[in-house]
Amino acid sequence: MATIEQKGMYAKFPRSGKNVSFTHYCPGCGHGIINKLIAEACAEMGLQDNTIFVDPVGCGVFTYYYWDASHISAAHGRASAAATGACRARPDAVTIAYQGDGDLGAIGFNNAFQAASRGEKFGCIFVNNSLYGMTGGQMAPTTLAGETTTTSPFGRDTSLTGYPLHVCEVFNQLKAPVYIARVSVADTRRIMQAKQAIRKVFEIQRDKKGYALLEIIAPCPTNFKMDAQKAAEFCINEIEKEFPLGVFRDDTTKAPEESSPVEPSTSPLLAPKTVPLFASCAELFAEKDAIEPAIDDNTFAERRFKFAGYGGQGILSLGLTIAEAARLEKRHTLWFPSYGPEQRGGSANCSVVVSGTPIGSPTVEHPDVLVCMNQPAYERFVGDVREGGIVIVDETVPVKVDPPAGVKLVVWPAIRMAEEFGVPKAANTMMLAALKKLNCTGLSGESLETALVASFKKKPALGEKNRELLKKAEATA
Ligand SMILES: Cc1ncc(C[n+]2csc(CCOP(=O)(O)OP(=O)(O)O)c2C)c(N)n1
Ligand code: SF4
Repeated sequence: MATIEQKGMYAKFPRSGKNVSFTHYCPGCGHGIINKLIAEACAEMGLQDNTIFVDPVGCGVFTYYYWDASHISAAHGRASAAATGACRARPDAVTIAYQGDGDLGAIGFNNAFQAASRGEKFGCIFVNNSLYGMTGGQMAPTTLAGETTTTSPFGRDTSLTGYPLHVCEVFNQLKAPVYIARVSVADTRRIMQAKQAIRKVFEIQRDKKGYALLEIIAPCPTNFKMDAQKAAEFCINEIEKEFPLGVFRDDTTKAPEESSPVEPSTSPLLAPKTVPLFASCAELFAEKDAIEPAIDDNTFAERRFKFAGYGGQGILSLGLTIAEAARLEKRHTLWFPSYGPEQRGGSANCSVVVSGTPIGSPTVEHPDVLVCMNQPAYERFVGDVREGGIVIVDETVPVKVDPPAGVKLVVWPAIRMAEEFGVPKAANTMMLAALKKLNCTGLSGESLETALVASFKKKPALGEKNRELLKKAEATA
């Protein structure tokens, strides 16, 4: 049998343990056509090795089995948020979010709209089939007035559920997007136009021009309860009447300042910024705090830390101190806090990553170093510590669970020492002493001390006091 060339797609799709060469889409489904157009555009433009697709939850969920490129699978409605992260972390790559009309128009509307408003540099391909396909054909924000769905069995009643949401028209109120268009895949001519528009979205991302939204009207024969031909006709005769096709905006030929018409202001609050409008995070922070960028150093192995205890025990500032010490040594570092709703006394933890090379994710699932100030924290995280890692636990914590094999356990009298030294609040500094003495941060003692003092920037006397306590704890324990 002759094989059909599948540009940009894997040759086989290993779904459900089977190695098949057909997709999971129903016959006549618009997603199938769109998936092929996207794969072709990506391959023809030579972008496969530099493209990050952000996949939705919806019928488009399995695109990671089909498109031969990098993928992030986002939670339902969060593809634009995940794409924001991807395009900021990898400004050199082409980022494309793929979303359905339930995904983008309902649960995910705000994060998609805000990403567009910020002019994030990704392309959003938005498949509008007028309902929730994957979950059985429920009403979506895009459902037509009078359209029958499983949750509008007598037709959408606009007096109860409002009117169809016009995503392109709403996004067209924003300043930042550079391209907004609506196409359809309901017949061959439309498919050819859709392909051109998809290429345009890729071009915009390749050339770093800004945010692009492409809505694609697509048939869902299964939930329209029609054959493929009738479903395509329904798109042309009904959906496109409500959602006219066309280019709403194309600022791609204009210079960036023309497409973002911000009038200069004399107000000090609105003083012209020296950073470009869409500067990367790193540039913005560097500008704000004059922070020197980290230096890449492949010889410094990444270390992942978790600090956990109750709110008020200084857990978050202990993590910040490590991150600050890393910054002083020009290491890449991320600090990621997590705490319960209580202001004080609830559980609190933070993750810190210190690395010689850029860090992909701030979350720490398997720490090399775990510091626990209470029993719940110990019991929750001890099993996650990586082999060869270390757990430092306050001596007040009953150690009822052993750490995993190959993990060193150090019981440290942080709370007792802080009390004995007359500064009970300094238990976190006592823990810093343990980290310093055990030499498990990969950072110099000098940086740790400087970072500790810096953490009391607003109360310099306390900074020096804590430096003294740090030294005393090292000498005592
Ligand atoms: C947080 C969350 N809420 C709800 C769901 C259930 N859910 C899965 S897909 C979906 C809607 C899919 O519709 P759409 O985004 O229009 O994509 P389609 O399947 O039509 O392509 C919903 C509500 C979920 N998976 N996660
Ligand atoms: S249910 Fe609809 S959207 Fe989902 S695969 Fe089938 S035809 Fe496509």
